[in-house]
Amino acid sequence: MAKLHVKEENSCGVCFSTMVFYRSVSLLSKLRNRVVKQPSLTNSVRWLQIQTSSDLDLHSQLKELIPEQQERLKKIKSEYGKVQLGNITVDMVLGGMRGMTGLLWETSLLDPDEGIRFRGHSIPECQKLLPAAKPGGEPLPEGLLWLLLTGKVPTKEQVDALSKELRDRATIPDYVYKAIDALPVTAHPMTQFTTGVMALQVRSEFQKAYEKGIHKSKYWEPTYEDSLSLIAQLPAVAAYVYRRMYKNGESIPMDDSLDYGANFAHMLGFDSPEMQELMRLYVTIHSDHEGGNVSAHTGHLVASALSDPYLSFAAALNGLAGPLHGLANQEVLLWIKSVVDECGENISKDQLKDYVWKTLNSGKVVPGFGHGVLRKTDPRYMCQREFALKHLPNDPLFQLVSKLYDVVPPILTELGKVKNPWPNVDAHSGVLLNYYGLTEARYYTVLFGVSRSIGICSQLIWDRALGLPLERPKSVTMEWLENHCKKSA
Ligand code: NMX
Ligand code: MLT
Repeated sequence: MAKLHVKEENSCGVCFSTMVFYRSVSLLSKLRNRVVKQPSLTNSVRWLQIQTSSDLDLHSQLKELIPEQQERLKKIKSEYGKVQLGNITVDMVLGGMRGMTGLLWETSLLDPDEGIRFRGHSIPECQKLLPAAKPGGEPLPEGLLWLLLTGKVPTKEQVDALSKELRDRATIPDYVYKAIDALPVTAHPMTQFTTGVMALQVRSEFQKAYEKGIHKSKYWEPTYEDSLSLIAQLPAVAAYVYRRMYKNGESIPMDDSLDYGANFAHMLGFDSPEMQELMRLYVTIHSDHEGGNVSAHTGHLVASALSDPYLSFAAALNGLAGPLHGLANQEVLLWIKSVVDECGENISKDQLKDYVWKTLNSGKVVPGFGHGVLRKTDPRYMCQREFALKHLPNDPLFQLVSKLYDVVPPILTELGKVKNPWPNVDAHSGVLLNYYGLTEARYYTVLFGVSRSIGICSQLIWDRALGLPLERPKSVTMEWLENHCKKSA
């Protein structure tokens, strides 16, 4: 089997302090070169150069931001620590903690009606504000990573610098591929992918730094190193799984000229400009969905034990692999294909209604519809619909998805118990990928997983920077609930 061509790191691993040292030396030498090449520069221009250079470095930006955010949190604790955020009811305890505010998550916030805002920006706003690969194009996911981490919209130069940093970090040790190869090729892609992430953990800088006794005020630095490396490495690991399963193991190396989304598409084997744009949009919109969703919450919980980003993210992926969460994108396309197999592509709305009822009557959910928080159509669905209307308006499966938009909500409303009958992100993603040739539905959750690393890892860096504590809510038994409720009646 052909392997990805990778640049191997020093076999004993590069320790965190050495990396920081090299980063500083390389930054200094870059600055020195620029100043030496232009000896006539005035002091103020030199200073401007120094500022510009650190402006392009995400790590330096964060270092500046962290102290002020630490102060902010301290103030909230001391001034508002005893303010109530609502009452916890028995329904909430028995109902999967729905509606219970219980987590701090800085990178994004979900409004039930408007949908997700990344650091205050809606998806349409991000599509306008974030740098794109071409004028008017879809946002570059690196730009979103910058926004989530700093709260600031990056310039194109900052995004380009981050693209390069991610490419430089995308080295995969050979044993990662060997760990994946130890699994049957028929193992679910999410199992293979998570195995790869666990193998990447061997080089965790956080784990090494902790073993050496790092001071807690510095935790965020090796967390940053691990998080950026993990985000950088995931597309290559994910693509390896795809090529292993579906393309006879013929892997495709990274292209140093491409951005994160385009490179991912390239390593999977798709080089059309439309697929590159789709991948940029896909990764951006799947990146983060506040903190309470299963994958984000799991990652945050596991990281609260000071498990490193690799361990925490692998745990998050295992939650994402469930059919009520990220696996729903696989389920949607398989379900749509079962509709076509049984009724053909030109199915009428009445036939479609019957098929939806048949699914519900057999005790299954209609995948891609409903949500734990959202109460309107997911804006992530809407922007994918807009992409389809622009690029593939006549695709029969897109037209079927559009018919489902008309048919399913009234049926789910008629059921009486479904709180949100509208489509979510997963109702649409599969038909777009399928149109461009990525037809293997079982693989789709891996794409979601790569994307979700951007949100989970960004928050994880802030978890460590803000010194958030071990997460440990109180649980009770049914007997405790009965006694408590009788006493308070
Ligand atoms: N089809 C059939 N029944 C549904 C659906 C649906 N699409 N959505 C909710 N219900 C049922 C739900 O199973 C529950 O039934 P019961 O009381 O018999 O257990 C009842 O309606 C009330 O559920 P809700 O309070 O509306 O939804 P909840 O917050 O519990 O669950 C989901 C949210 C997303 C798990 C649920 O809507 C669902 O199962 N949807 C289909 C799977 C899916 O698309 N998941 C992807 C979510 C997005 N993501 O990427 O993670
Ligand atoms: C997500 O993107 O995580 C899903 O929409 C699920 C959620 O937010 O609960």
